[in-house]
Amino acid sequence: MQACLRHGIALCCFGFLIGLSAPAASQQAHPDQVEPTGEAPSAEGWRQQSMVKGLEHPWGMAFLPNGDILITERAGRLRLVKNGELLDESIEGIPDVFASNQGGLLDVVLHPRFPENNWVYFTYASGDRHANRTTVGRGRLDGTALKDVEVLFAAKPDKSGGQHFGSRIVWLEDGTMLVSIGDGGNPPLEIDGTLARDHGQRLDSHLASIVRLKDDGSVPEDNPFVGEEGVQPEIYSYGHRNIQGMVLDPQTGNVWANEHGPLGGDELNLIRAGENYGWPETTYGADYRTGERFTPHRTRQDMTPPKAAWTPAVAPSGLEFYTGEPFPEWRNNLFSGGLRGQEVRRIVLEGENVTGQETLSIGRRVRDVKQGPDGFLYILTDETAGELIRIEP
Ligand SMILES: [Ca+2]
Repeated sequence: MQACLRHGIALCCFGFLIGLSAPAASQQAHPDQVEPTGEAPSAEGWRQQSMVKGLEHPWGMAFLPNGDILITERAGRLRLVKNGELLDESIEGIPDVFASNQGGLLDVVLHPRFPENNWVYFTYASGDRHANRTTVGRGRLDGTALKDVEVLFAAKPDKSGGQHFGSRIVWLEDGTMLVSIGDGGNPPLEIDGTLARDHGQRLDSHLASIVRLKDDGSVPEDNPFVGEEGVQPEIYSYGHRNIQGMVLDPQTGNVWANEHGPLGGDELNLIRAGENYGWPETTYGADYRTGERFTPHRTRQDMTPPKAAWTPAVAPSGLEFYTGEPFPEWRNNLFSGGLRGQEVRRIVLEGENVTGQETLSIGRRVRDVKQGPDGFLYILTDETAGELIRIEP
């Protein structure tokens, strides 16, 4: 009030009006806003066992029906672990990849009917440093080669540099697949004169989204934005900065995804068709370069909030939903790898909410987490001499 008297009635009234005008509903915090968590207590009752050494920056893995394992290396090689031994020769037939920084050969998954058709799906960065994009391909596995290799999808528009390709593939129960696409890169990276990150709220761009495709790469007619003008019809959800882990809960059909925040503010999200997950209008993190917040909103009422936020960042990687026998107490929990955190985060769920977290400290950058056919958890370490490690009781 004293300030009002000093600055005169006009300014005071102005301030009064500002104070009274309620923020638009869309600008209010979401009622389900969570508080960020940092470190979590240690998980007990497990040990790590090295299974395969000599993998150069492995990124993704897929278990074949016979127990052999396909593992991608970011430089562009698809490796085969046969009867527990890593073969020297890599699988033939992978297209040329743009292997630079975060780009290269990324995820690998089998078609849900792999025993009938032998299709192996993979994601990679294609192009060069001036123009590149997240790409989905497939080929039929025949011995140690991929045959009938074809490109099914390439994210639009092209971007430059080697950041933020997203790139996990998840099959839904209806036989379609979700693929995560990153926002293209940190500021000052621009695409057509605007910051790449601003593609988070643009539906004419695949960047910063999850796309849903049929197994031949075509667009399912029941995708949420099909038929809308100026929209990429593959988009399933949007406002994602860079999803590096995504998994289906086979019991509920829920899809969970983790996401890199900018500086702090990594997220765990429950993915639903058509929803807007906020980036870059909402974030728990700060600008990667300046360390300052560039939006006042952690959440907004009109955007879907995360189920967990991690500050300091763990830099999440692969995500798995555990259903195995060896760890009965871990069943129906999520396991999220951490690059910066050098850990696997156990995430306890109750319904659609996170009710607890524990840390399996690995001491090395963790790139992927998968449950093997034997019910153990397997992880890949992101190193020049990376390893496949089994988590055992
Ligand atoms: Ca978000």
